[in-house]
Amino acid sequence: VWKAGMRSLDKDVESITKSFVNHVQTSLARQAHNLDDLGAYQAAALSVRDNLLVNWNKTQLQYMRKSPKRAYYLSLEFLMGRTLDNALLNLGLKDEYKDGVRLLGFNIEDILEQERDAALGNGGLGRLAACYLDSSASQELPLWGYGLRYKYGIFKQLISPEGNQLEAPDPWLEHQNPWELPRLDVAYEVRFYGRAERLGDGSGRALWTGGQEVLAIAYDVMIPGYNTATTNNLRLWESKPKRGFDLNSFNAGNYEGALSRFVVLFADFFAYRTFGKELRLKQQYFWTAASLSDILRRFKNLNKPMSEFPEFVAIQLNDTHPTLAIPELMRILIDEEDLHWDAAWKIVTNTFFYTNHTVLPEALEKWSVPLVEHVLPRHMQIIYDIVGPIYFCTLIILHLTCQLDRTCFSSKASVSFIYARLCALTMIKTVAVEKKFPGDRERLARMSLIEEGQPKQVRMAHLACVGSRKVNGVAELHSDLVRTTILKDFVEFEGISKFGNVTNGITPRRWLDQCNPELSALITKALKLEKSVWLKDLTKLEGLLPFAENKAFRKEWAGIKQRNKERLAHYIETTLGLTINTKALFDVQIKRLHEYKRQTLNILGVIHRYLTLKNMTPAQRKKVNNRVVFFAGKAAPGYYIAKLTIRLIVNVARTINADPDTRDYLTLYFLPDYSVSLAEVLIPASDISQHISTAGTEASGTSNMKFCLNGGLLLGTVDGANIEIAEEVGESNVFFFGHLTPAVEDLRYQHLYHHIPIEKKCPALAHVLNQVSLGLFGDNEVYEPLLNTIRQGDYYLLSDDFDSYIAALAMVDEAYSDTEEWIKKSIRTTAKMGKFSSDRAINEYAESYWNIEATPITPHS
Ligand code: 26Q
Repeated sequence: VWKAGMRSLDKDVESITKSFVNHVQTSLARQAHNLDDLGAYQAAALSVRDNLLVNWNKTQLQYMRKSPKRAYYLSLEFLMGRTLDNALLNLGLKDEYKDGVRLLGFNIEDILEQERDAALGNGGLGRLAACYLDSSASQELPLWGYGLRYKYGIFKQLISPEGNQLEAPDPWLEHQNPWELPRLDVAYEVRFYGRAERLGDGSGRALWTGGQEVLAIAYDVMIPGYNTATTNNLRLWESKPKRGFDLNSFNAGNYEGALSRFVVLFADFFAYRTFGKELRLKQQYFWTAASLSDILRRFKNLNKPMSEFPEFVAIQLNDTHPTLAIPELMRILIDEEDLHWDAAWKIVTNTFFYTNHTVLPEALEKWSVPLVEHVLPRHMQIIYDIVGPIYFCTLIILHLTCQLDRTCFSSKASVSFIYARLCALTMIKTVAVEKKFPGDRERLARMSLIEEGQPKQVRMAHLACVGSRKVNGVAELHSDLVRTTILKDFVEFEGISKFGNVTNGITPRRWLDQCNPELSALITKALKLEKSVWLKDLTKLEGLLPFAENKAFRKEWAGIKQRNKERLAHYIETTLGLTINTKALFDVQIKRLHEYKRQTLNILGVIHRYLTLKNMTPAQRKKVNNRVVFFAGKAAPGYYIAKLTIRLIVNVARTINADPDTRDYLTLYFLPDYSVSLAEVLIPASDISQHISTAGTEASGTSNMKFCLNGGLLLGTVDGANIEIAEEVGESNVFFFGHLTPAVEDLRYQHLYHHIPIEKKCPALAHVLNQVSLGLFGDNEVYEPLLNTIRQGDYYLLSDDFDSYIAALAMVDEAYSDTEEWIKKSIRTTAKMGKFSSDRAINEYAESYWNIEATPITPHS
């Protein structure tokens, strides 16, 4: 009876329309005559969700039966974007749904447009997590994601008439969300504050009591693989007060008291600023503790000894944000499971893997010791127990006992516990720091998990590093920098083999097939392969290389780029009411606003081009390539200089777009509220995209890969994944400029100690800065703080790279003038992008890091 009642996949138009109508009637309680596009979207989504559930159930059952080793991807951000189109393509049902909804009087594209982006993150790191989920399911790997079910996504960006960024909340769950399954029965208690008291028996165990408890409730999001039944899971936690809402406090006006039982969940810096650091720390602990409880419960169902935990579980830390999972697992194993410290540490250090996403010192996460002590007293003890022996070694061996900082060791019990561990055999390795580098006190201070200062701070990257089995960066250059700068001492101490590289990747399903269907179809036709073959083995794109020599093919290729430009122009016309010149070169820079990404270099380059055009005669201008420059990106709400850059871009756009002398040759747009969905329209339309960070600052970049995959050429610095893209496509197909990483430190030194006035060093740039200062774009004096970052200090080296940047732009112009050669470059670029599939990246993690294997869904599961 069960079997007969099981739902199966809808495969044909008839069952699809049936399921759609059924949802309109029963789930939405609506009827054909009052169904708008939004209602049709909801019905379609619910019907697709039913199909996903069939596969999701099969997958989870298979994982339960076969008990393979599983990997868990802990990320504070998942920038999923829209789901419906992606789900239809991955299920292979897009055409059927298109026909089905047409029969019912709807257009699939209009329906898809109804969906709001799930924007649970800031930028690259969050989108990477989403690509990895898609790849894990597509590669049939047993992987779950764990994150937070934020009530508010990243803020909506508005631009005021003056050109200022304004932030509005994004209550993305306003309408019901068909893509999540509330699991009200999956709930865990999470404690904050209270007291932690060591048992004083030398075991290192402690009792953590009191404080406040909240509940974590699970919401599951299904992650369908492409062309496979495997459907993985993304589990998001929502917080709930444990004993109901405190109405008394609330009515008495004590809102904070009433709310303190929630961990209110926001995805962005905005909330972080408003509600303070404590909220962010609580969010991080809430999520890691709930995830670990869940992972442990699943492991316990296997009835294996705890020591085998790392044989069944690998946990990937997406940056340091989930690092509290390390002391949390120690706490559970020692205090709750009664394990000896060394046994627990062995389990922990074989379970976790840490990916670093930045080497910029100011971006490395640190938490104030008093704050951690207050919110998570037991975890602070454990962190000290991890560092303790290193301190002890220093003190004993250097005979500096007098400098023993009592505040490090909260009690006598703690001191004797650490001493006992020091004497244990397993500590020989720690003592080895001192043996290996005798008397090197500075090294010990550098390596400590605690940074001295007011207040002391926990260095999360150090904690993540010592607590993990392996550490990796996200592109070759970046991983080298991790090994030679921020974690250098750890490499020398633990050996280089712990420190690897996994170059980032992107899913070709969303970032080619979905966002550029015409190009995808042309590629399928040219390669004479099933789409599902090359989309799962992207190196097959190399088969396009000979087509670069085929004139008819080039025409088709260029025609698609042109139509993608028109699609973008249409989108801008309908949303912003602006008319775009689609006959021009489309030049795009879209990413978070940050000084190191140097949007300022780009806008100053635009001004330079404008001033040059102004100085030309009309006849001279006619010879210049037409160019349309697009910017998009959000600035952190408190990042003054980044916001000023947006204001400059908007006001330069206003001036030059209105100038009759130049507007046929150069126009500029700042597109507000950058999102995954906007990227899907912009990327396929680009001829050239800019990735121009100061060398050594952009860990990888991932949009560079997306543009190139869509046949856009790259203008960039020798940084991050740009380098590996150039290695693949050949330097003749990219436009590189600027100083290299090894020069950066020297140049900065010169700025500080051998300052050369900008007029002398880079007259072209000085002229541009002066024009802005003189008010050419209005706003007298408003931009001075931004311009002064370049005139004084110039930490990101704009004055060093400006001339070669302008030269590179001129090379772009020259290359673009030779249309046929340009199209060849475009085809060759796409052809050589196979390496950058996130399938390749996820398989590297699976094989070289997590040791997990593909677990296909067998027919009888
Ligand atoms: C840290 C502490 C306190 C508050 C917030 C944060 C925080 C939040 C988000 C720190 C970093 C992030 C996001 C970082 C990020 O997106 N990094 C990008 O990761 C991409 C994927 O690896 C790379 O391609 C980019 O180069 C890198 O900048």
